[in-house]
Amino acid sequence: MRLLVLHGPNLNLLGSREPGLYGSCSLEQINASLHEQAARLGVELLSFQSNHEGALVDRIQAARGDTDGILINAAAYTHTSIALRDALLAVDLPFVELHLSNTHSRELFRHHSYLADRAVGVICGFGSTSYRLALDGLVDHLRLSRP
Ligand code: CA2
Repeated sequence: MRLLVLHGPNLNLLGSREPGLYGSCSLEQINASLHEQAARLGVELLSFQSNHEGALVDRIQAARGDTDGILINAAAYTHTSIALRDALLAVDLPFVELHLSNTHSRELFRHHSYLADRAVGVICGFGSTSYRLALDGLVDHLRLSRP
């Protein structure tokens, strides 16, 4: 099983600013721990971060055919991007939306997601643990849906 984790804009800054909101782990640490978890689960994991909407769309399109599912923290694009929604629907891959912070306890504009209604599930508010929960959830979902 091959999975892809996508990180949206500004998440490359994790660990360096706003630790009260987003935690003190860097993106490299989050990726490293996710890759260890993936190895324990016996799945292959690829990761990609971009600050650019089109680059994320390109990466989603490239996943078609060789990827079984996607974990996505689309960051601010969650709340703005019809293009990311369309790309995820076009490749027709199961995906889990996740966030470090609880977007529902923050500003109103963060309460809406262009992705959530088509996601297998949504996880938010657990800091870097959100990534771990999302990976467990997606792998379980895929194993149960394709025995
Ligand atoms: O809580 C999350 O994971 C978010 O996806 C983070 C986004 C925000 O726009 C979403 O509403 C919720 C913001 C990512 C910004 O990342 C930073 C990391 C370190 C320092 C500054 C920003």
